Amino acid sequence: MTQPGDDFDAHDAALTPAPGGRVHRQTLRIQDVETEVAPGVSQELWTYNGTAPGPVLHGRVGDVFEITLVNEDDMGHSIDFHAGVSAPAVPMRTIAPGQSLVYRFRATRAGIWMYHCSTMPMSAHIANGMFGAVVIEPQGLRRVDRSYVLIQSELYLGVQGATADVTKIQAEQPDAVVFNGYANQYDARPLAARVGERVRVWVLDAGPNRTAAFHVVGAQFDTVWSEGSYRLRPGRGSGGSQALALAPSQGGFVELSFPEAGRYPFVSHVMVDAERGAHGTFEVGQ
Ligand SMILES: [Cu+2]
Repeated sequence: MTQPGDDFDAHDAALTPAPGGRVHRQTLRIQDVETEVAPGVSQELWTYNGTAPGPVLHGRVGDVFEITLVNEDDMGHSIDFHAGVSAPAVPMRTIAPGQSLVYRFRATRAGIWMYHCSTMPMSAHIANGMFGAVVIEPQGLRRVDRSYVLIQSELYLGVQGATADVTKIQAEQPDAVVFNGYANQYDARPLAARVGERVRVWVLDAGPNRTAAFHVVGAQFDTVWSEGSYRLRPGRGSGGSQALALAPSQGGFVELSFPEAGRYPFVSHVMVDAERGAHGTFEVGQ
């Protein structure tokens, strides 16, 4: 709950544009990395490419993803992409230290899809950092001024510098609930926006166990897209939305514009979670 130091770099929440081309080739290296997850708190995370969440993969409906998974850790791991469909036994198999596999899927449906390690116990592998998102844009998605990605997850702290505490995971007692892997990081390094801009926020609940209720204090959503379809769009009635509710592994996006300059907190409106790290700020300028 303390402030990070001046040298703290927040996890970049901006969604970078989808790369050109319809085939996306990427190597994901499973690496064991000691990582600060809150000011002064370090954990030995299991990661895809060194960070938790792992890299955001971004494409369009119909794109092919060819992922090379390399296990550089000293125990077995795997990957499960919700963005594709296939019999899981082969592509999602656990690979031993030093091994690799190629996992190819075509993203035929839009969404912000979770990926995660599916090696047992999955709760521990996800809680210890092995998750990320694949953003597949719906066709006709309109241009916005800014796009952010926030992935909510839980931390069940082991002792300093060690892996997650499995007893806490099984008891469903997280020490922190966080956006993009670090408690309250966007209070220390707010996300930028300007008055009147259209801002899209993609949200994924990586869990492993808790639901999310994404809310922006002082603002309303005029667009909500969740789990495959629009729930709300401007100009179709006078409805508005106050929170995007997501069960573990579900995702969607909201759009909003800020009415005046100021600081607008964003939270999971599961209040105990907002109070243990699922909290950030939009800094809105003129
Ligand atoms: Cu794993």
